[in-house]
Amino acid sequence: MTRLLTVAAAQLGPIQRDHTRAQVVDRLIALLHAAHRHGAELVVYPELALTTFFPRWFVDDITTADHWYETSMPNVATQPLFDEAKRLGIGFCLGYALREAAPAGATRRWNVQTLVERDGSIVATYKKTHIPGHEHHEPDRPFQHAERYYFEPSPDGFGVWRAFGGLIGMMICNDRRWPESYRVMGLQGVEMILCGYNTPIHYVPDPSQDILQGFHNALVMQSGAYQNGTWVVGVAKGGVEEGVDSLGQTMIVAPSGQIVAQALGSDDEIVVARCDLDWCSRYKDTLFDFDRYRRPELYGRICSQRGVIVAD
Ligand code: CDV
Repeated sequence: MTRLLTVAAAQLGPIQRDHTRAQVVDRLIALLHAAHRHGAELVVYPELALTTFFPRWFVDDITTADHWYETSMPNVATQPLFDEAKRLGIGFCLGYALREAAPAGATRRWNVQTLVERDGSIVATYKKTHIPGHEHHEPDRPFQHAERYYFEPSPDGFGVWRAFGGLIGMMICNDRRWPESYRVMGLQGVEMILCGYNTPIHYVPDPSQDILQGFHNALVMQSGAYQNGTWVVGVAKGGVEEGVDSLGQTMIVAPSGQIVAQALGSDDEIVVARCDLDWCSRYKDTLFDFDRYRRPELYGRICSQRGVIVAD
């Protein structure tokens, strides 16, 4: 029997600084209803889907940014989304900032995605592994990308969970640019990877990349899908948010590497595809039969070495 999973990638347009959680959750629920009309069983929202992309501003006292983080999930603001999704029998994946109390009065801050099953149960919360940007204030930039100030990198790595009748993995934004992200999940048999993102079109360290943002976005997700025989659902928060234009181009990519559905604009929009999870085995059992063809005994550097070492 074929395992079909109808997925909606729920792209968001901008969330401005003064938009409330209640306003945003109303938008998430409107997208949920649109997805339901298309028969979706799983709705995937972007990275930091409850707030504006606040790492674009630096604050000297990080506790003054505490209001951007959730301290529990679900919570009062998001409970209506959880309730409505459960009522409709739809699961979802939601990106947000999480703040946790740690021993000795410490605080831990994470960029996360929570995956929720169709019955409302939480499958897992994934913490972002690759944290891009900078740790300190860089006043010469037109806008900050201080994710490395606001978030710790995950200590957990990439998991894969049995959910939605298949093997589901998660990654967040910058993770999608790294082949290791896909491969670690590929080695656990992943059949669908869910990835929210916020990608400013202007890349401050090298503006020559600006015009290539859409190309690079597709390039990494299409190659990651193909090389691991998995579906990839990439979901943007796009449009002009607090003056910063961000990439849309939400897409659903098949295990063949082909884009099967893509957003047309950069505002709130759903992109739906009926995904055959069994299609993955066409690639996993042939060209990318890892057990038969991989040479891990020759790949040691990937795990033992971080930066480049050039021979003398
Ligand atoms: N939110 C992100 O992780 N954004 C990065 C930008 C900074 C390059 C990305 O990889 O899209």
